[in-house]
Amino acid sequence: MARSPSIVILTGAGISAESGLHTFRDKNGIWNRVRLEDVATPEAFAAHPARVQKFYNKRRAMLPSVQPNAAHHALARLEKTYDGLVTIITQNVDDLHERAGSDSVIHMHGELNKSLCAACGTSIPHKGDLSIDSECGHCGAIGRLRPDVVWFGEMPYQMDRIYELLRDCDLFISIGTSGNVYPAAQFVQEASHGGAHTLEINLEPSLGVSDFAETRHGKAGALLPLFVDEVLTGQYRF
Ligand code: BV8
Repeated sequence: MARSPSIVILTGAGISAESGLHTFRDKNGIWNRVRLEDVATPEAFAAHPARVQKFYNKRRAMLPSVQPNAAHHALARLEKTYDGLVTIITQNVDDLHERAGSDSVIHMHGELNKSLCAACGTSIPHKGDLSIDSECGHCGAIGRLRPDVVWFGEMPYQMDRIYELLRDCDLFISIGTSGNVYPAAQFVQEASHGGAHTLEINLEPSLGVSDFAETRHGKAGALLPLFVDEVLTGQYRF
């Protein structure tokens, strides 16, 4: 029996926009208010740890007050109901995919709700603020904890598994990302080379729009529930 096509989905900040979390490069985006060089690089953390901790503490503190939106729920429904493999690779560091019920999620840029100890290398769940004198719950080191997020110039997580998924998938969908950040911006080409059909679902054309075989532009919260219905009823053909 022919297996159902496997689906790999890349998400970016745009999928969390309708939940009230800021994107990075839209008009009121995060990088329009703070320089990424000042808060999202290892050098920034080494030079100004308190400033970097404050930037992430503020974003972490917002998570309990926002909810997954219809786009997150649609992807969770797809994973639960579709009879083929569905894997989400997210650039986001929020927990909205998991709170919507998605299980197969790869956080290639890390997670706000985890801390990483520079002394023992352990990543452990962390709610609340991190400060320059936080203690590691694993090794007890003081002042060595950082947010477990991947900064510019650092290696994203699970890249080997990601490239394997991209090579083997039949359908690659990119949702809510501007295509500015690498290596995520090249995933569509990796998937295409592996023979996948590629679809961009985004508010507006991304920088990589010409790499996609199919595009649907509009709000993810409106487009995704309809798209998932098309897939689950067998209407969606590629
Ligand atoms: C790497 C975590 C090697 C932290 C982030 C010089 C030195 C070193 C590296 C580089 C260099 N020059 C270039 C690089 C590579 C660099 C890079 O890409 N820089 C950019 C600025 C050019 N990349 C790296 O350093 C990466 N590591 O290269 O290691 C390597 C190479 C290959 C293979 C292995 C290893 C590490 C990058 C990770 C950085 N960390 N996040 C944090 O969150 O604070 S990235 C940052 O941008 C964000 O976190 C976000 O995840 C990411 C991508 O942004 P988007 O998600 O796309 O968000 P954006 O606002 O841009 O776009 C939102 C989109 O949504 C828009 O298009 C909008 O229209 C749309 N939208 C809005 N509302 C909606 C919507 N769509 C649908 N519905 C809506 N309602």
